Amino acid sequence: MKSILKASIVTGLFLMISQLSFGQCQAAITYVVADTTALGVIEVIFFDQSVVPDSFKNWTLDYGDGVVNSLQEPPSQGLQYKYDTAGIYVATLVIGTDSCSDTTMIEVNACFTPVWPGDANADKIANNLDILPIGLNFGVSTPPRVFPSADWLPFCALSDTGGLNILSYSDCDGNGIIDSADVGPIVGNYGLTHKKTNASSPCVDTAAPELFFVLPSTFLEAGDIVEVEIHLGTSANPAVNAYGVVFSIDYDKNLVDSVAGVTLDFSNSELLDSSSSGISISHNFYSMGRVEGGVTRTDGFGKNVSGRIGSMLFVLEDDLIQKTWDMNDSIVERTFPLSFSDITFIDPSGFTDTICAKSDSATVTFVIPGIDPGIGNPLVKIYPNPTSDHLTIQLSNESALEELVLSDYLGREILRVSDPEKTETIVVEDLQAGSCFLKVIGKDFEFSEKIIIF
Ligand SMILES: [Ca+2]
Ligand SMILES: [Ca+2]
Repeated sequence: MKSILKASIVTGLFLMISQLSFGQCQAAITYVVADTTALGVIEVIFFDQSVVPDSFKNWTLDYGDGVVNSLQEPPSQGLQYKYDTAGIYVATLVIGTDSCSDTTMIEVNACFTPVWPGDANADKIANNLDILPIGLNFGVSTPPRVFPSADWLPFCALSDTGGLNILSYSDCDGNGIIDSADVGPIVGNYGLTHKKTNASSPCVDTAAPELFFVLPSTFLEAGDIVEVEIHLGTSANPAVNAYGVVFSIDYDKNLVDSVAGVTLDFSNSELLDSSSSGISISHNFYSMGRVEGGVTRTDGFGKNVSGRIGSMLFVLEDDLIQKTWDMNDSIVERTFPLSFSDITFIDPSGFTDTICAKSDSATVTFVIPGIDPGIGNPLVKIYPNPTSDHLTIQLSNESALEELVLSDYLGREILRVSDPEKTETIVVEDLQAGSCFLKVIGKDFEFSEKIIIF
């Protein structure tokens, strides 16, 4: 039943509607290959699309392998058939009514291992691992699929007559060329069959190059916009002949702002050359406290790497203290742990290599608002928040404001005011709606506040 439901969706895409004059028959048929790889059978489901002026008298389908199925009328739920061997068959449909008859032929591409767009390594999951075969086969041509679709459904690849054709899987969008566009179906279908494994990848081979975090500081504060660099290799122990690396990072979601989320940014990656952009991917599973991603070269050449290959960008939560924490404390500290899991590191031949992954953590300080402003948090009022038109920043002690900087959640500066008045108003009505962050820099203090613009 599951197969038929999927098949119906596909058939809908290819349905052709014909205008026929009275008394004419038009035979038409489509098919899909069912996802029966695990069962080791090649099951094809045929759907009649014929148009007839009166009722069927005969409907005969020759499957092209010597077997013929004669029915009085087409089956409404599709006709399932199992081919004994993979191959390309020419099926023939003959229809007839009292007033007319017609014949049509269709090429049936029956294969064991259909392509699921976005699952470039054919493991039934679209995720970060799937950029690696695209990187390895980048720029290579492969026969385009009959139905170049990015829907999460099994499609038989033209060149696949039984064996695994890795090139057809890498051509996620089915247009016949393996390139950056094939990352799109991975992103679109990401995690549809995702299961959290949380398989940590401890460092078992201490001689292997390290994958590790570089934190901006071991002490962070609530509301901080944080960029944690992800490094591969060191000058003493570089990652030799590196081509692609994908991984997951597990984090404590309770300490991360849900609106800003978590993003892996691979721009200016040490794994890539400035002349070669490569391909990368990032997908956040906030509810599970997990972000998955990776980056790969696409030119066929490896690189010795010792430096930053990417960054993890997020904002530390700043308003959860009152939910569960001890209100008698004016300052609360929490440990923010980070760890890698599900790492795959490949060379230009696609062989996997060992990496020594290191966990890390920072201490995050939360200052309970309204109880003890502390040294770093003078009496600054910011209102109204949320706002749609303006924002007033009012300093009510003897200190002075030096600079106000408004940034988006990726830390990109939106607006800056130098030497503001003790009471300064910023016009925000032309800014994009959403959350952003106001950094207030004073003579002897500095802090950030989340601002919501609507
Ligand atoms: Ca996959
Ligand atoms: Ca393609």
